Amino acid sequence: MSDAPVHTLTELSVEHMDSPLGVATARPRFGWRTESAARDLLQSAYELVVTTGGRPVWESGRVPAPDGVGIEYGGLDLASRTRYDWRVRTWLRGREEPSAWAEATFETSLLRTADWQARWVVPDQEPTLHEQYSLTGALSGAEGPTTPPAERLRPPLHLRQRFTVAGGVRRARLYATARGVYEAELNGRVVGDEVLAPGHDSYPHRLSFQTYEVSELLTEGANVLGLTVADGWWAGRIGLTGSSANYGDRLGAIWQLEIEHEDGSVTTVVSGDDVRAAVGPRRYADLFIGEHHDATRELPGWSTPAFDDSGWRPVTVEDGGLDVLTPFAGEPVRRTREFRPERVLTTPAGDTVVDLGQVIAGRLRIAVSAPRGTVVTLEHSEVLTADGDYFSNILGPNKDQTDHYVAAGRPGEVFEPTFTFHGFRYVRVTGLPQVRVEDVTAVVIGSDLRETSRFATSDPRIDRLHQNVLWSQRANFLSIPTDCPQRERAGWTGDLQVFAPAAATNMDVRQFVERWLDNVRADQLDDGQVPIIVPVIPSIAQDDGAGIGTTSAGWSDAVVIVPWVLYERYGDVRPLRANYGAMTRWVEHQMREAEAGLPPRLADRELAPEQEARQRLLWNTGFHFGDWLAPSTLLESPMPDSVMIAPQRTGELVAAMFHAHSLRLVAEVAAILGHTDDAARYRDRFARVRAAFAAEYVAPDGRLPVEMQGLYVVALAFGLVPDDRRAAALKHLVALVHANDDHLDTGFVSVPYLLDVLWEGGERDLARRLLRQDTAPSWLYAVDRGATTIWEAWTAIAPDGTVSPMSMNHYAFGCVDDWMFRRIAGLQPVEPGYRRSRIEPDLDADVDVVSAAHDTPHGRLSIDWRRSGDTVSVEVTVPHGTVAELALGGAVEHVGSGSHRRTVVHRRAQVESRSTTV
Ligand code: RAM
Repeated sequence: MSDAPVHTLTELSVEHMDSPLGVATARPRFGWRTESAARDLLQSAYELVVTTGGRPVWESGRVPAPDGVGIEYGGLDLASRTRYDWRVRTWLRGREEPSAWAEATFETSLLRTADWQARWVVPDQEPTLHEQYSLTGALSGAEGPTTPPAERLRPPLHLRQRFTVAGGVRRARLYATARGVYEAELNGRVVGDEVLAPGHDSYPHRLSFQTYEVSELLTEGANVLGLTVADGWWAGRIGLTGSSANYGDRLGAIWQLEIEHEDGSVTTVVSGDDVRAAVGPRRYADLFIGEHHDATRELPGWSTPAFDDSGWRPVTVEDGGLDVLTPFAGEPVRRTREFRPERVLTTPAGDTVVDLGQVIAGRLRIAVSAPRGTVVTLEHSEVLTADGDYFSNILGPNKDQTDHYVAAGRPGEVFEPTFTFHGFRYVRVTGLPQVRVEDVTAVVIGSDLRETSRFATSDPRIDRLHQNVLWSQRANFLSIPTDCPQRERAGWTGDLQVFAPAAATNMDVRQFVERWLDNVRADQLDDGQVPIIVPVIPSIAQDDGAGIGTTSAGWSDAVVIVPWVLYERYGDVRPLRANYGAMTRWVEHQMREAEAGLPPRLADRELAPEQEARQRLLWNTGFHFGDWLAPSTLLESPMPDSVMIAPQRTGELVAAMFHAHSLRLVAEVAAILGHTDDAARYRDRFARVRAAFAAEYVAPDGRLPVEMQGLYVVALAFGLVPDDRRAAALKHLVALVHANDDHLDTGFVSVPYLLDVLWEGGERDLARRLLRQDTAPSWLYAVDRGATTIWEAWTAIAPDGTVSPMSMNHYAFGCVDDWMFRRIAGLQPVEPGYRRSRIEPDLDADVDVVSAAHDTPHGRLSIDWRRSGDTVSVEVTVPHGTVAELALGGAVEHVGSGSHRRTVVHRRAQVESRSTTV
């Protein structure tokens, strides 16, 4: 049979990137998608060839495989700094002819420590002042700096190295990193478009370096490489306490420039004792405090050969420090978008305030036309007071978020800070007689991830909610996944645990999250403990009496749940394999802790042996954040004391439940990876923990010992309520919601499951009503108050307009976005990576039009549905290589790839009470 190929291959990727430079592994994964005008196409096999310089290094032969997701390189380890070509073709089920070959390239970075000939250079410098504040002291305002930043902070440094290049450059790569954050220049031009390199890592264990293509920046003859290095995460003030010098107190840098000539010879320029250093125009630059840039002190041409550096100081060259160097994997932090502010306003207090109209992470670029020496000050915040005045919503030491610029008095002068960023919507500008909208650009920065979702409905408020989630993700996926982009910027493990499914819907987060998981493993303690913040912030990890431990249920469990989400959403087992050891060490730690102690309320009681045995299965001791920020607990006493009520009241149960959940997931992972003994052992342990939980915590009438919505939600979601008590437990949950006037009362760990638990329990109207509720606490409450991102707490702005000093940009509660995709639009993964999906839109939803899409690893899965009267027209697109169950109006049909249109007659179920707008 000879049938012409009907398909082509597109979107070829290596480690999820398009023709990447600086591939960070010797065993990369390949990917591709099938493109065709035909339908119902399923891949049956592929053949992949990798070559370098025309020589094959791996020929896979024809390999049966259902898709092109996470196809692992199978040859000998790849070499460093090498360009590879690769090609792939595939066969489809039921067809003889393969596709044409599709081709792409990639290049490896320096993969081995031995590749480094360079040495660390450390300029003469004042070490960063050690500022150490305790959590309690920082939060109560009792501790903090007493002098202005200019008196405490030291300046960033310019480093420069002169070198000579013979002609005929074929290609040149710069590998560079710093202790601090840096920007590289070659001959007066900035290298690349990354910002805040090298990014945040668990620096004691791994420090990323960047790979840059610099062929075009070199000239024949004299050249100069320059690096400006600032405190960054390394030495600057970070985290909740704003303590400094977390990883070190001296700036340093290392680089290796490899130049390959046309004749095949190689020149390598390495950082060494010929480097010179000087202070530049910045008096200081701190990620949290801000940047002070004095343009009158700029050194024009400092990174060009003509510049006279005779006054510059030598550097000290250090041995060692190479083993932590790790090629940066994934999408760098960039300026991802720019826009004009909405308006410039004068507040009642008379301040000039730029209003972006959108809360972002980033900074301002502003045209400064002012006489030399004029000091322009930019202060950043996320909200105004109820009266419309400037209000600094971020508490704690060193959270200034303030930039200063001293004008040089040049025409066309423009300021944008380089080594800082802020979380803000409003900027109070002082020092300029007037500020016009056209003088100002909002510069959004973040990890430059591909966005993979579209979600629009006939309800602008629901759409805004989705947009708010996206903006919170853009702001908090910045080098690492953070809780918020202003107060802490910390890799709180629980926040990502909660948000990961929504994150994976909205962006291709594979590289970004896998790199963070590399840090999680690096920071895991020998006894299996997984820290609550990764990368660990050493000044916060010290126990300072705040009563918070190293780990917490729901936070540390991220080591299990987050890789699981990656597997579920992208269908690649590698994150499971890479993290399996860490997962098992974590659950083993939980098991030891469970066996070691009893909760304080039982500690001095005489327990029956069976109860004692059950208790020793339950992980229910130690500190846990519990259902963090559950709204009713915040009303019981003033902040910040009230935040500790949820941990006290819910910590015990939340810990027991997350341990059970982690055991169940690890058992599943073990089975997928073929570790059958482990799978059986963890499955058995899960069954026993589940039984113990039921006996200890679930009363015969389905009640839990603590009557809070979130606890019922988690117990039901994790399958911990025995079948014969499920209906009763659900009833209690529903009663709690009704008793709360049909409002949620869920905190961090339960909110991801709330609507699903109600939905699956048959309480669909209640789930819909909670989503559409618009009095506090609810999602639309914030939308109605003009939120443009997701708030940290449901009532960060109270119904009476009082603005709390809280973060307006925490994505955790935005996890509902995933529910909206799965339930309103109805796009659900069934098999890992959406190889099989279910498309089941909620035709009873209180919207008439929904248009949603998600770019799965196989291609776009989409739905457009529109109601007119009782008729609903539906159009879906299913990516090639996948199948879908299309569930409409009670009927389920199986469809293959391609587009499908259906029309169903469906009278909308009566929604009992519609939300009311106040
Ligand atoms: C807050 C963080 C974060 C949360 C922890 C427990 O300070 O902002 O969101 O995970 O506390």
